[in-house]
Amino acid sequence: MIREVITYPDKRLKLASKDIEKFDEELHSLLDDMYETMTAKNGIGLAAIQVAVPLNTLLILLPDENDEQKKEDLIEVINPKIVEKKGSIVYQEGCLSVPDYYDDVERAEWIRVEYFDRFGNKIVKECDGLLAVAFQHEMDHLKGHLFIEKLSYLKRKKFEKEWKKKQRAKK
Ligand code: Y12
Ligand code: CO
Repeated sequence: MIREVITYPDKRLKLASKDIEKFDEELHSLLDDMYETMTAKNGIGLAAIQVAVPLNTLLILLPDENDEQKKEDLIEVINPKIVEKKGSIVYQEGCLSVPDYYDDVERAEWIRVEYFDRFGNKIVKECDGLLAVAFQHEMDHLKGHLFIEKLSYLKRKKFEKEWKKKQRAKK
C-alpha cells in the first residue's frame, strides 16, 4: 500500500523515532509499504517518519549503472548506528518531504554503520560516496532533522523564500 509522505513544515518530521523491538509481520508490512511508497514517488531513500511512523527504520535504493532501481539492491535498515566516520563530501540533496528543493550539503564521505535487517540479523556495513550520503540523510530523519537545517543562514533564507512563494502560488 502506498502511504502519504508528510512534508515540511509538518511537525511530525521533528519527532525523534524509537527503536524497533519486534521483527514481526507488522514491521514487514511497514517496510513493504515504505518500498512501494518510495518507488512510486521516485525516491532513493525513505525513513519511516516520512510516512508518519516514528520508528527507527529506513530504506535506501540507489540506481545502478543503467540508472535502474532494482529491488535486489534494496537496503532495509533497522535501528542504525554510525560507529565510525571519515572525510568530507558535498552532495546536492533532495528529499521527498521537502519537494522541489535541492541544495548542497556537506557530510562524512565514509561511514561504518551497524543495523539490523528485517529478520533481526545484525549487519555491519562500510559505505562511501552517495551511499554514505543517503545513510546520513535518512538517519537525520530518525533524529527529527531535515537536510535544510544543515544549510548556511543565507541558503536557508533562500529556501524559506522559495517555499513561501510556492505556497502563495498554490492559493
Ligand atoms: C542523496 C541525496 C538525498 C538522499 C535522500 C533521498 N532523497 C530522495 O529520495 C529524494 C527524492 C525526490 C524525488 C523527487 O521526484 C518526484 O517527486 C517525482 C523530487 O521532486 C519533487 O519533489 C518535485 C524531489 C526529491 C539520498 C542520497
Ligand atoms: Co529526506
